[in-house]
Amino acid sequence: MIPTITAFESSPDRGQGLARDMRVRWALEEVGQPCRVRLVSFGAMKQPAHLALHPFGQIPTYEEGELTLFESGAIVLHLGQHHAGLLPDDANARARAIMWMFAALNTVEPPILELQTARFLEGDKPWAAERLPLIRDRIRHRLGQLAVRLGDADWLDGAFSAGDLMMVHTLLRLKPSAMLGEYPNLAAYVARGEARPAYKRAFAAQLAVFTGKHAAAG
Ligand SMILES: N[C@@H](CCC(=O)N[C@@H](CS)C(=O)NCC(=O)O)C(=O)O
Repeated sequence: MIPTITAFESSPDRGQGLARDMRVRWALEEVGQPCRVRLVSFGAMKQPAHLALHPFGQIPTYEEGELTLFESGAIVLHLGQHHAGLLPDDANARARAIMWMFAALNTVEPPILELQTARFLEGDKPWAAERLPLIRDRIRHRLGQLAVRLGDADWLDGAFSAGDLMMVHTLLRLKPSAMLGEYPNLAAYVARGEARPAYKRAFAAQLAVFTGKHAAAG
């Protein structure tokens, strides 16, 4: 059964790979599973039809037969559990890969999101200039810790896994800032993720939405 995912009809980054459907697209490409993509507008995301799929009115969602999922982490985990290529077979290695997925979403992503909120939604507040350096310090703290753990390894725990997929995509949001460059091994790690053929195919598919080459969901 070919699953259907949802993605932005019009994304703030114009298809530069930052919207979270990219994680799902990338995971699907890694496991060689085709999908249909239904594009939704910001307005439609808040309407009952989409809210029935996603209670928070966001993308991505994932529909496969009777199953509907939201939350990019849950969707990637589901794909990893049902297809080879994203989670190791060894039980302990699999548990650690899932741990890194949570670390990406729960420990590394929050301060990065805080920075975006502070810059784009609160940038005009009188306290914004004082707050930004505090958030940047929190991000640097996490990046420093992650850089130490990664060391000169290619991936976080042996072979590439869903843990790396989530971590690379989380770090990608820092690419426009100079911060990632302060940690050369993390910058190289992100570049390794972007160099994967599956990532490139997913990126091209997301970008195609903005170049008019997207094939509509059937
Ligand atoms: N924790 C959720 C976050 C989903 C999320 O924030 N989606 C964004 C796009 S990347 C969205 O739909 N934003 C529009 C909105 O919140 O109105 C996940 O990982 O799937």
